[in-house]
Amino acid sequence: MSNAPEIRRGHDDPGPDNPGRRRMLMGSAGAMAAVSVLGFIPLARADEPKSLPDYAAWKERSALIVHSTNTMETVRGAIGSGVVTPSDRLFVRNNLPAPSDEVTANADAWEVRIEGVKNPKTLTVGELKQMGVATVASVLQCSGNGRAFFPHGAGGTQWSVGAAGCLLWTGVPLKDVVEALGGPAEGAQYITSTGGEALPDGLEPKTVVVERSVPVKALETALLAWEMNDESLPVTHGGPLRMVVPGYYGVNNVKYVKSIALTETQTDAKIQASGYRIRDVGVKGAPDQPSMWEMNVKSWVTAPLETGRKGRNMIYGVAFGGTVALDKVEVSVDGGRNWKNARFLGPDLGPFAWRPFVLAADLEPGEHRIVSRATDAEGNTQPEQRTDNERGYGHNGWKDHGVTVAVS
Ligand SMILES: Nc1nc2c(c(=O)[nH]1)N[C@H]1C(S)=C(S)[C@@H](COP(=O)(O)O)O[C@H]1N2
Ligand SMILES: [Mo]
Repeated sequence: MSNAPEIRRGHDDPGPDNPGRRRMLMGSAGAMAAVSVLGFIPLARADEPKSLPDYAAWKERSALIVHSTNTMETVRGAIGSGVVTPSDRLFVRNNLPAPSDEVTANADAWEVRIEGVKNPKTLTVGELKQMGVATVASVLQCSGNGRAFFPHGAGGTQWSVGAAGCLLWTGVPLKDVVEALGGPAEGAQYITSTGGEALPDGLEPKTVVVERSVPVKALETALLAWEMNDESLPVTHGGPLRMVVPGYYGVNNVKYVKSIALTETQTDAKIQASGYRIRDVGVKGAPDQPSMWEMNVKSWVTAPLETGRKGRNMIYGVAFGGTVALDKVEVSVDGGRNWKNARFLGPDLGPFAWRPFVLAADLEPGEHRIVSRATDAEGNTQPEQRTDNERGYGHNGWKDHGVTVAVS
């Protein structure tokens, strides 16, 4: 791999801050059967190509790196230069096994409980569809996208750049639902969403439930989505109903959402209280550390990745500003000594979307380190270096995200 400093091969991500034991509990039925029949845990060779798990079998295999049953990453070259990521190339990340796709067979019957409003109510997706509709383009990106570039060996899935995509989400604005139910209850500070997976037996529910709180200001943009890219939301990506918080890291976009509450405090679920918190290497997660909410400004090159040709080359990539619109993207073909402004490609789908970019560059024979650096409309620019942190979150340093291209 010439295009990255060093990509460590992935062990499965056992989830936020947790022991490997959960991995066994979550193991696929097949693996568990092998354990009981053979009496030992079969060890997969690290370089063995894994097939797509059943719930993601509809995906484009060649566009994905299968890290584990619960984690699949888009191949860098398959990210391309489109304004929207095709659904069959989008990364997948589950902390728990996904529900059966029976839940999407009768999607309109799915129920979501709304609390922390004047008139709490349980609503079906069918009812939500009568309450309002909007479409937003938003980047979905895992907090650990770029983790493979951290030299301290941050635990978790070794994502490079492909735990991200830009999608069209269609659903009802959460604000419309809250208003229809009389508005927020007094003192609401957070929106707390709970995922609808069955929880494994024998574990304290708070240690495993996917339940996330975001600041209540997200009510202005949050959507309860039943479609992605103009199709019914597949269970793989959270169907029948998903919380979409535009510009916020993936984990806040709770899949198969079964309850939403406007709350005075953040949930004490582990995934919120100590998981997804930024802290120094070696430090344990705690509620007073920054939570993975708004995404930072980021970009990366998607082509060329290994070889270029002598003379004119079109350099492509994608860039986004999280909750802030983009201002510009610069590209350097000499490792960051000289920069040129790239051109945005295609329509601007709004502040939460990514923007593909292109720069035409003439390359001489030899090795070229190609890097990109985005700046948002508030003047935030990608830093050169990553900020090391225990879990390898939020990496937007431009240096590590570059590619080395050989021209002959
Ligand atoms: N219910 C539920 N929602 C969830 C998760 C999960 O495991 N369960 N994983 C979160 C994380 S960490 C990420 S990065 C995104 C991944 O979304 P995707 O699988 O649609 O790509 O979903 C988030 N929402
Ligand atoms: Mo994530």
